[in-house]
Amino acid sequence: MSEPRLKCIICNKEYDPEEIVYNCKSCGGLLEVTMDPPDVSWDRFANRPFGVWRYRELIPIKEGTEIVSLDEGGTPLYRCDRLARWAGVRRLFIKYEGRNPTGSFKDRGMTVGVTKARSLGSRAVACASTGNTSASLAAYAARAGITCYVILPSGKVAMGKLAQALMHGAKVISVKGNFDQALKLVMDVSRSMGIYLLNSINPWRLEGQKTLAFELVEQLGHVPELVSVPMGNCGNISAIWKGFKELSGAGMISEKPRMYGVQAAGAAPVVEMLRKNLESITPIKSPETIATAIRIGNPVNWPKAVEAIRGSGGIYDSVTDEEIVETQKAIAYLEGIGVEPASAASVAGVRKAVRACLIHPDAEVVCVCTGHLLKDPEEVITVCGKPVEIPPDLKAVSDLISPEPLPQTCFG
Ligand code: AN7
Repeated sequence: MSEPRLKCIICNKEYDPEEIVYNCKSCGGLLEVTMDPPDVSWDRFANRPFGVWRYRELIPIKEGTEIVSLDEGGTPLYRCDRLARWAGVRRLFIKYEGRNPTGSFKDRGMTVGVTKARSLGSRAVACASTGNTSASLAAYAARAGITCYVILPSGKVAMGKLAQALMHGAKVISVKGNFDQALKLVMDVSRSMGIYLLNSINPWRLEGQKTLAFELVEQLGHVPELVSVPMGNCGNISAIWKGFKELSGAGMISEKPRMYGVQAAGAAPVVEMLRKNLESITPIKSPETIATAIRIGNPVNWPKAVEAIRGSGGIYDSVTDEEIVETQKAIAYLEGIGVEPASAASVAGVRKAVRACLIHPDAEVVCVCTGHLLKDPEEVITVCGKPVEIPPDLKAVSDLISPEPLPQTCFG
């Protein structure tokens, strides 16, 4: 493996990969990890377990480093024919990230991020989170034996995610503010107190998340035409696109997919920017959506996401809460796949884009469903209602099961 470098995406200034730095010190730009295209081919991976570390040569962590892992990645790619008909496309696949150790794609990033934290000698890690990042970081920090601090927007984190952060022993701090304010706080406090920051501004995390692209190519046997990804802080779409670019750079694929970035209508600064063809986002002060995971008004990784969308000849759109919930239900009852609301945005976006003639009905698309249904049980009760309650007698239950009396023959 060639020596990885940390490089500013704006002014190209380079930093030592062992330095703890999150933004370019000259221009403030985002950093990314780069290395020369490694000399590998797909056969090299063939006999290894399916998951993030299968692609060891493509992950810029020094050989010999002790890896912090919970067997992340290697998630199923489900072909969804009924959902494809519902959305109006020929072929639709769901890359089901809910099958990760803590139930979201964040684990792909945390295995690399926490491995890096430990190799740098960090004793404590921190993040701000809409929920999944904190759940994942708490678990990986526990696995590594490192102290974990998480700052959450009060009252806006789904119960399953909060439960995970608490049980894995993170110090959980709830701020009376939104995610963007929590992120600003954690960035300031990490700098001043020397705690290693593991939000997706940390480029090492994206090095784990990019493996989703590698898995997709192996699972499909080819490069998909379009990959639809929900966007919050915009790390994941950037990471997946980086994965495809690196495969292409290493000569391992001959074409790249179009990337489709989908935001929730009440939290769509990137989509607004692209619609107006502007050069930067206007942050949304009070973002609002039922998909609390992507309730983010000032996404730090927006320049990388814009590059993913523009650079891939991709598309972008926002979807309403109503569309998100309708789609979440469709995924659940047409395919048996349980996803949280933010995840459903990727599929909702595909249906909308087919109707708007932005995706051809003959296309083959992959939707990244980022988190598990059980992350947000309260949302489920809100949108599905509570179950009917009855006294414990046969008449009450049979009245509900069949409004007509059952014919005697049913019982022989
Ligand atoms: C299920 O946990 O930002 O665009 O703090 O949990 O990479 O931010 C979560 C984001 C999509 C958006 N789907 O990904 C956090 C957090 C789910 C998520 C996203 C998130 P990014």
